[in-house]
Amino acid sequence: MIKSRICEILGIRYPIIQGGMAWIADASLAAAVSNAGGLGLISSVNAGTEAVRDEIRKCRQLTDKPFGVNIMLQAPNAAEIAQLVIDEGVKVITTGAGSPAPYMEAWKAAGIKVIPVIASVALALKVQALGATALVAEGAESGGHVGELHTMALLPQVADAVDIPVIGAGGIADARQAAAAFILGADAIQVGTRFLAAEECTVHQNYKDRILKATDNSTMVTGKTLGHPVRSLKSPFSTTFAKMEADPAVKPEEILAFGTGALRKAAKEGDPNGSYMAGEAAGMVNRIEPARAIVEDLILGAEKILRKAATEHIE
Ligand code: TUI
Repeated sequence: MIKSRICEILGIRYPIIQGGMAWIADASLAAAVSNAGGLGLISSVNAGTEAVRDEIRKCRQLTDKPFGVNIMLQAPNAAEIAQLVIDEGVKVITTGAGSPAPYMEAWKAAGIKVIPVIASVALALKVQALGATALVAEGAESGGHVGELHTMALLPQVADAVDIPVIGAGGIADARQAAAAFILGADAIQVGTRFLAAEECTVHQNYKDRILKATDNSTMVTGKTLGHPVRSLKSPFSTTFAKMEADPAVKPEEILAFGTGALRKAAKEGDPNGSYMAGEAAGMVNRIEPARAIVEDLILGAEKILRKAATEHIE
């Protein structure tokens, strides 16, 4: 078994957490991942704060294992969600797309384990100083909001810089990439895109179909000019967005308005003009299967690879 302090800290069997995918990660997926021995996460980006409360309560019905909530810090209801997790007795949270500093004290006082998602060494050091339990170092291969550095360079630099456990993320969709993350210094992995193809993932079937059809160069990053780079599948939406960004006659407000609600449209309605956020490894996701099969393939597969590596590459 892969040894990891994260398993003891979080009370989970396997060192894998599920990405808190906005509009996608609900009680169904989170409970399935937790029941499989990983840490499932519910996204705070849903149809409002009360909908998130419902998902937390539903998840408790579906699993007796630990699960968490991902808080998207740039969302307009971030402060409400920050209080909701305290009120609902959530034990672990991950945060994304910003600094968790304003809420850290309250979460720590409530005994919540806080695991910020970061994309640079500077922010890793900052969240460690703020008292983070662990962190997710997310490389720019990942889907959705991305930083500058990619996993291969980010992960070892973050692992060297901090003492708290590091969860590697960005571009991990198979057992080889999982094994590589452990070699690069990760104590655990976070996986998003591959869980889009979980049977228990309730995202619209069109979204799943697009992931299954994706190839190596199916994703692109838009939003850099707006200071909010996002990786998604190439689509009429993302190419139009990129054209608007390149056109000096189009104002940033118009581009922002064009993007508003696009992820929800893709995830909930399968709208061809929606934003299909996905990581670079989408091209490796080729079948729908239970979350348990994904968890076991990644972790037990990584274990096999790590054992074999010691004999295969060295005479
Ligand atoms: O947050 C993510 N990925 C996301 S959030 C999201 S929701 C969305 N919806 C509609 C349009 C756009 C996005 C989809 N995907 N990943 C975690 C992550 N956080 N990656 C990078 C960061 C990050 C970046 C800057 C964390 C902190 C940070 O701090 C800047 C600061 O405030 O110092």
